[in-house]
Amino acid sequence: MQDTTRYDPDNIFAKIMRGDMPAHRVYEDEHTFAFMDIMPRGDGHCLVIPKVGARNILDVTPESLAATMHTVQLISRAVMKAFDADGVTIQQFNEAAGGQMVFHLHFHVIPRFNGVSLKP
Ligand code: DGP
Repeated sequence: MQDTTRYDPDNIFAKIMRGDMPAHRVYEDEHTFAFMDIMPRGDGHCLVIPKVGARNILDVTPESLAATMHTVQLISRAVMKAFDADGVTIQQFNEAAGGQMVFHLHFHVIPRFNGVSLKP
C-alpha cells in the first residue's frame, strides 16, 4: 500500500514531471518517465521515475513498481545501444540514510564501459 502522506509534491522530480522545471526528457509513457541526470556519473546516465507520487521503493504499489522496472529495462537496452556500452549499472536509494537525495522514487540507469570507473 502507498502512504501518500510521506510524499512531497514539490520535490524536484515532481516539478520536472509536471513541466514546471526543465529536463532533458528521453522517454515517456502512461505510467513512467525518463530523463537525463543533471549530475551524470558517466555518459548516458538516465533516471527513470513512476508518474505516481511515490517517495521511494518503500512507498510504491507493486503495479507502479512493475511499470517502472519495465521502463528501466527498456532504457537500459536503449542506452547500451546508443552509447555502444559494455554493460549497465542500475542504482536506487531509499531515505537519506540510504543515500536518497530527491524524494520521488527513481532508478539510475548508467551505461558502463570496460575499464572505466563511475565518477564519484
Ligand atoms: P539520489 O536521490 O541519491 O538518487 O540522487 C538524485 C539524483 O538526481 C542525482 O544523481 C542528481 C539528480 N538530480 C538532482 N536534481 C536534478 C535536477 O534538477 N534535474 C535532473 N535532471 N537531475 C537531478
